[in-house]
This record gives sequence, C-alpha cells and structure tokens, in this order.
Amino acid sequence: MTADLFADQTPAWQEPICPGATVLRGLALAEAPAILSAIEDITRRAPFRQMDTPGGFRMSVAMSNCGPLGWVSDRQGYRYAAWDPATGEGWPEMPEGLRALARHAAASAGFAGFAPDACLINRYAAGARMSLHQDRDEQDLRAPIVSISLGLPALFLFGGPTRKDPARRIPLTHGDVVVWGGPARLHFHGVAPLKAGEHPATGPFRINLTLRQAN
Ligand code: MD3
Ligand code: FE
Repeated sequence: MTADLFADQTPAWQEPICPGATVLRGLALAEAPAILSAIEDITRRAPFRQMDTPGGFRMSVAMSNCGPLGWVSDRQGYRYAAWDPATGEGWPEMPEGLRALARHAAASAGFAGFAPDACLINRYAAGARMSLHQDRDEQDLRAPIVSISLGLPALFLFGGPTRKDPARRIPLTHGDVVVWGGPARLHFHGVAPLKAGEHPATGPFRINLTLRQAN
C-alpha cells in the first residue's frame, strides 16, 4: 500500500497562524511584476496620499485604491467610497489577475467564493507604521480579507479579539499572501515601523494590497 504521506498535511508554504488566518508564503511572487506595473498605472490616476484620521492625525502610510469601492479616511470618519475624494473620479479598475489571485488564495485557505469589490493599496516608506486596529468597515464580516505584501519586509503584529491581547510578530516578505477570515476576522493587527532599505522590485518602499468584500 502506498499511503499518501502528505494527504492530510498542509503544504509547507501554507502556514496556519490561528483558526481563520493562513500565510501563503510566496504565492504572489510570480505575479509581483505584473501587480507592480498595474499599481503604477493605478496610482498615476489615483495618486498615493496620506489620509487624515477622524482624530486629526495624518497617517504615515500613503494609500490609494482600485476596484468599485475604495477605503477612505478623513475628519468625517472611515468609509468605503466609489469616488476618489482627491480627484472626484471613480477608482481605477481592479486588475483581473489581482482579483483572480485573491480569489485563489482565499479558496486555498478555505474561503470559497471570495469576490472582492475593493482593493486598498498601502505604501510604507522608512518609519511608516500602522498602529493596532480592527478592520470593521465592511458589510459582511463573513468574507475574509486577502493581503499581498511586496517589496521591503515588515513585521506584522497580530493580536487577538481585544486590544490588550498580546500581539505575535510575523515577518512578511515580498510575495507573501495572507488570508484573514472566520474567527480571526476581527482580531487586532498592525505593522511595526518599516526599516529603511532598498528592494529590487519596489526601491525604498513596502507595498501592501488588501482585497476586501466591502459591500
Ligand atoms: C488581520 N494593512 O490596511 S495587511 C489595513 O500590511 C492593514 O498594510 C496591513 O491592516 C498592511 O487595514 C496589514 C494584513 C491584514 C489585513 C486585514 C486583517 C490582517 C488582518 C483583518 C483582520 C485580521
Ligand atoms: Fe487592517
């Protein structure tokens, strides 16, 4: 008998973090050049900008969006909007390859039928960070969020359901994809200040895309 030794194991490139959260190491590596060139087109039409928080702070991360909806923040609050407040135009289209990659990643992590309508594009320069927060601006919290990391490495901080839960530090590097859903969907998370560096694909930046089902 030749039992499949690996039949009920997760492949090595899939790292479960906790129920609902899985790192898919390097899943976006092959598509990274196409994604980065799409981001250049997108951000010519919807330029990276540092948004203001409702509390009056300017975010250190620069952001843009593609897809039918985009995440925006200003003194009025956080929300998804169909128009870029900086230009009054609709957000650029979500590239089909990006949508398909996110759908495939979600399915690999156990979330079939993922249909993102929003893609937030975060750009970190040296020192930029994201403090611990929850993502709760989306209508249906049963849908996961798929994140794609490109360029300089970062330490991702992954906490629990309350702000005081200890945060694990998870290194995310060029090409890593993470799927966050189910019981992990409302966990607190953030990104430690980016270390200065130079990456062949992105120069002095880290780029993170989060694909979401916002509506
Ligand atoms: C865990 N972005 O844009 S992506 C964000 O690297 C955000 O730019 C980070 O947090 C970044 O909101 C982290 C990973 C991520 C995204 C959503 C999550 C982790 C998550 C939702 C729930 C739990
Ligand atoms: Fe988040």
